Amino acid sequence: MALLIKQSDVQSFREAGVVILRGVFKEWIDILANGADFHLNNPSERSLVHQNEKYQGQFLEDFCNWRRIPEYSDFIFNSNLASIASNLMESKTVQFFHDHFFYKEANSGVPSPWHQDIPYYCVKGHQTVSFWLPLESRQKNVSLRLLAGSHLLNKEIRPTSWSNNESFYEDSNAFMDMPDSDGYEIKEWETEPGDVIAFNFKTIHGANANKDTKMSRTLSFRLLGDDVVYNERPGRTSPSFSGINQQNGERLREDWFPTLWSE
Ligand SMILES: O=C(O)CCC(=O)C(=O)O
Repeated sequence: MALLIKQSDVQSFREAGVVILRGVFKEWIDILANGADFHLNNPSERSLVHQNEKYQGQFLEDFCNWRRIPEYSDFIFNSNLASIASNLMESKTVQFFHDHFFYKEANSGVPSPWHQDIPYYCVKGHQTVSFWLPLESRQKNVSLRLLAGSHLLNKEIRPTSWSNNESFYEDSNAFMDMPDSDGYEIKEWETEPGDVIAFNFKTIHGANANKDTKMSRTLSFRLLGDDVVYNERPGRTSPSFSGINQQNGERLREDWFPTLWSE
């Protein structure tokens, strides 16, 4: 299959668990921004608002809105998202998992602590990718930060609730503590609309609260490759997919998680 990105990008993604792709979704920004405008005025019942007394503004996050926001589904089905995901994950198939919206007013939010995404999800596997797509220019100090190579740890990191730092599930030996970030190279970039940071669900990452004087909107699109299967967790997941009715080891159901790419 033709590569839409450089071979060196695939190699960085494989080795570091993260790569920045400059300008690849430029022509989609106005479309996605229209969707985000609608979204902000019509958040779903899944949406969460975080408040921190240090920052005055509102920080809203929301999940799984692609079916009701046509601009998001247009992007998911008609952009190069799936073919780039197939390149990066080195996967013959690409299945859509979910979208995640982050809206931070100027001077708002809570810092997103260092974390891995996969332990919060009802899946396991290595061929995964999230596309973190900021809709406005982003300075480094309000951009995503990631620990290069952390996707190769052989145990998942204990997930915690961001509001009170308590363990998300009953504590178990299945998880390890967060390693010291000092042992890793930190990847972080200034970004322009159209740039995307692509990272493995296992790559440890975090972000500051929005200390900027401008609001920020980011969409993360999450995709699954060949080796990803359903994984029952010992409690609720985030996002939750209640009624999913699947067994451990099954590929995720097509009617909820459509296949976008198959070779
Ligand atoms: O942008 C943020 O504050 C956090 C993003 C994040 O954790 C993610 O997309 O997985």
